[in-house]
Amino acid sequence: MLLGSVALLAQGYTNPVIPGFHPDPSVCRVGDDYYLVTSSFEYFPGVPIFHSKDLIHWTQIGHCLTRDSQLYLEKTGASGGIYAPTIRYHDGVFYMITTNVSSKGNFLVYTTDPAGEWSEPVWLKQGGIDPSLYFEDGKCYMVSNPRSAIYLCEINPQTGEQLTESKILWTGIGGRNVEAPHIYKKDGWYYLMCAEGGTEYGHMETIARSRNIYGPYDSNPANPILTNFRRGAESNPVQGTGHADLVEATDGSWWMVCLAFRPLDGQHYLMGRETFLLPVRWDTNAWPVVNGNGIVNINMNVPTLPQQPTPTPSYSTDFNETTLGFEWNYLRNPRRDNYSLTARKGFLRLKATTVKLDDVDTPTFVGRRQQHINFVAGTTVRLRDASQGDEAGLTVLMNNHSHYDIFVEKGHGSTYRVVLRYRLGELTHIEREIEVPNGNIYLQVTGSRRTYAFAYSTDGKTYQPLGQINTKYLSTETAGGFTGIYLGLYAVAADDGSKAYADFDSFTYEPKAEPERRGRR
Ligand code: 6LW
Repeated sequence: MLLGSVALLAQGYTNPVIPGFHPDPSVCRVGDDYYLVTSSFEYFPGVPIFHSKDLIHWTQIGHCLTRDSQLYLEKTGASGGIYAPTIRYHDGVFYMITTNVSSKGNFLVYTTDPAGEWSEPVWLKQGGIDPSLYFEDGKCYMVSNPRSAIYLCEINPQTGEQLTESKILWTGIGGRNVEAPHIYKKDGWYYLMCAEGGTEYGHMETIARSRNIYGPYDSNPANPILTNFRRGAESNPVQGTGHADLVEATDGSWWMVCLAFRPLDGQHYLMGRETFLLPVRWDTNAWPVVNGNGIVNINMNVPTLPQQPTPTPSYSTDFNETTLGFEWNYLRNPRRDNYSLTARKGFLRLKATTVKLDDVDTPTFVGRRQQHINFVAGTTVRLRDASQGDEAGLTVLMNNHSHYDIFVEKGHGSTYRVVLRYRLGELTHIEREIEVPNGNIYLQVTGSRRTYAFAYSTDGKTYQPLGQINTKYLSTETAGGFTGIYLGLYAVAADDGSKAYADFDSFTYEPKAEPERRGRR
């Protein structure tokens, strides 16, 4: 009954529609099913894929890149690896095209089952980043941005062979970093939509059109069609809007997905770039108008497709399943032997290795995104067979050189301690160390706009605070890069001879309501 009445209302939704680090969204429709992909950088598996019936409620159904043979990330630096993907559907086949900036550049994979396995990579010659595909009359076109401009060529998507020379189409309206090109055809026009301005505060979306796919393309006099750089959006909690894709819904309405970020404490954002949704109408001159004024808001009081809410996901796990949910990721190509959900039933067992979270390598780490401004996350861990200096715990990680860690460490003899440590660029600092008994230790982090607060417990009931630190040192503005915060479980050995492993009994993550705020951001 409730679902029925919600569906009938079909008005309003909240942005972002996919919160947490989910940048560079691309969307396609098959019947009344929508599929969306986002970029994944040094994380494995790569390119998460989501499904929706209404463009508002998204459920992750898998990843496009699940095998080492598709996704080479060995020694990939922070924010290297997989850049922006595009998803398209043609003649019964899904295609996902992207760039591995740390490997051989542009490639595509394809499948008939987007929730299943995708093909081996088909490598492509045309360079640049943010490749996209457009199919027409038996031809497959690729666009990307080599040499700071948008280029087009024809390709064979099965072999990767480039069939025509790369031809320049457009350089945008003069913004820096013209990128994220997509081609659409509507009413006899080829539209070429791009992002410009870089993925920071000056980010925007621009569009040009031509009667011929090879151009010349004429710029929309109303460009940019999307940007929160506009006057009036100064104190909008959403900034950096751009890198968009368009889709026509079953009912003929048009929609845009784009990325944007939410600055939390001043000009600092933590959750990376997230996926937002906006309505699009076409004006009398056949140009698209995005959400009326090209500005993205959190509260979208607009008519929508009939809404089909999906069950609220459980963000917590007791590790009773034999596989981890799709929200969990490794750093670079994981050494699978170091992870087990079956060695001891109901526990995630992580084998400690000498690879640290700081190393551009493959630490024993598995994490999920922070998706809410306010949350409490926790885990129960027991370190076993440890030698002095071995450690296992919970990390709030932006990248290998910016993370806050709360962990259990083996000390001298039979002692153990719980430690709070910060790693910020060149600085590593131990904030607190407290001796604890050998046994289960409960580790907790509470996130808010301004601080991450850390606490531990030996009984799971009474928590002792260990310290809190400003969020801004982990933010994108400070730590750099294209990714967002992960909450991760990890184990590190002090030296090669260690036999240490850690059993994690559970991982909990609970979003919390935001406390009332006074004044502006
Ligand atoms: C992406 C580029 C961009 O490939 O950032 O915001 C790059 N846009 O289009 C990495 O996400």
